[in-house]
Amino acid sequence: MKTVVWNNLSAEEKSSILARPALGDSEKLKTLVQDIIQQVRAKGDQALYELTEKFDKLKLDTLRVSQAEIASSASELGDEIKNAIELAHQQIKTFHEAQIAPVIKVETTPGVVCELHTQPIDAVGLYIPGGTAPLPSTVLMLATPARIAGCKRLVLATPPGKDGKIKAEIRYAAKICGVDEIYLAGGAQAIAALAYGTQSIQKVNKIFGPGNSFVTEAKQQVSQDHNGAAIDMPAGPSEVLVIADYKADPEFVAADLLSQAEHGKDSQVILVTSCENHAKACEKAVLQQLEKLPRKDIASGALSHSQIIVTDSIEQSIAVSNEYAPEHLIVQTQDPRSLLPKLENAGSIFLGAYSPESAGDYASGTNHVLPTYGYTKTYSSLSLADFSKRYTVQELTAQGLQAIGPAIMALASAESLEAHRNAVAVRLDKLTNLNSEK
Ligand code: HSO
Ligand code: ZN
Repeated sequence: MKTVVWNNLSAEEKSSILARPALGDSEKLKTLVQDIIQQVRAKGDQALYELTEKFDKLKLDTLRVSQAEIASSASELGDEIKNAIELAHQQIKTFHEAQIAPVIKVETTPGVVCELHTQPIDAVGLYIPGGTAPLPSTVLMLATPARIAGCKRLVLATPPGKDGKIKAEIRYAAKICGVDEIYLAGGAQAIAALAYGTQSIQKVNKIFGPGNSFVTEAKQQVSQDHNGAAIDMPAGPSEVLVIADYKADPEFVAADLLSQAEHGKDSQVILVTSCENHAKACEKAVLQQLEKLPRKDIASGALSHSQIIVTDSIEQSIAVSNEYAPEHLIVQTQDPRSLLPKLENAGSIFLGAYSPESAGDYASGTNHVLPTYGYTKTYSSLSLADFSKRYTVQELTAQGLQAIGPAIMALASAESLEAHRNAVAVRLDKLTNLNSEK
C-alpha cells in the first residue's frame, strides 16, 4: 500500500489519489452489451441457451430451477450454514420490517387532506452474480426486503456453476425467503431476459443486484429504455475507507481493509489516519494478515492500487472521507458516534472497534447493496423503499376548495392556463349559487 501525507500533496495529486479507477473500454463494452440484449430480444430463450453455451461452456436443458432442487438444498447443507443463513435472514428482516412506511395524512387547511401512500413494485428481478465467490448473502439482502414490501413476483437470476447447477447455499437462501422462481442465467443476457422477458422468463419492472461490468452496463441500457426495466442504482467496484486514530487496533484496521480487498482486484481500500506511526503499524499488520489469506492474489491486486493517507487531524480525515464518498466507511476512533453528524457521504457507516464491515455484509441487519464509485453523494443504501413506489392522495371538501381556490385561480392565470383556472371557477360559482338559493 502506498502511504501519502495529505498536507504534502498538491490539489491535483489529492484528486488523483481519491479518483476511482477507470471502468475499462466503455465504448467496446457498450456495443457488446447492446448486441447481447438484441439477441435476447430477438430470440428469447434460444439466445439464453446459446449465450450460456458460448460464455459458460454449458449446454442447459432447462432455464428454470425446479421446486425439487430448491427444496433439496435443505438436505444438501449442514446445520451450521443453514442456521447462519436463517439468523442473517431474521436480522435483515427485523431491520427492514422497521422501515415499513406509515401512511402520512395531513390536513393542510381545514377541508384539504393530503396523503402519502406506498405500493409494492409488482415484479422484481434479483440478480445474483456467479464468479469466484457466489454470494448467498446477496440473495437475503434482495429477497428479504422484496418480500416485506409485498412485491408479487420475485424472480431470481444467477449463472450456473461449472456443474450446471446453482450452489445449495443460494438455493437455500432463496427457499427461506420464499423465492420460487429461479433461472439459470447470468451476465448481460440475464439482465436482458429480466427486462424484456423471454418464453420462460416473464418480464419484471425493476432489476436489483450487483454484477460485473457486463451486468452493470446491461442494467444501465435497459433502464434507459422505456420498454426495459428500472434498476436499483448505478454500480462500480466495491470499496471501503477506514478513518482511524492512533488508538485504533492495527490488527482490526488491517482485517477490515483486507475483508474488502479480497472481493476483487478492482476493489479499493483506503486508510485515513491522523498518525504516521499508526499508519506504519497498520500497513505491517496488513502484510502479515495478507500472507494467510486463501485469496491473497486477489487481495494483493486490490492493495496495489490502494492508499494510506496520513492527515493532520480527525477533522481532515473526515474531509478526505467526505470527498471520497465511500461505499463503506469504518470509523475506529475514540468517540466515533460524535463524528456522525459531520460524515456527509457514505453508503453504510460502521462505528467503533467492534463493528467490522463483515457485520453489515452478512448479519447485523443492514443492507449490503450500497452505492459505490462516489455515488454515495447522491444515492442511498438499498432499503425497503426501493421495492415500492409512493403515490399521493388528496380529498377536498367544498370548504377546502373555497379556502385555496382563489390562490389556485390566480396561479393558473399567471401561467395563462385558463382551463386550470376554470376547473376551480365552475365549482366555486356553483357553490356561490347554491348559497344564494338558500
Ligand atoms: N462487501 C460486499 C458484500 C458482501 N461481502 C457479500 C461478503 N458477501 C459489498 O458490499
Ligand atoms: Zn464484503
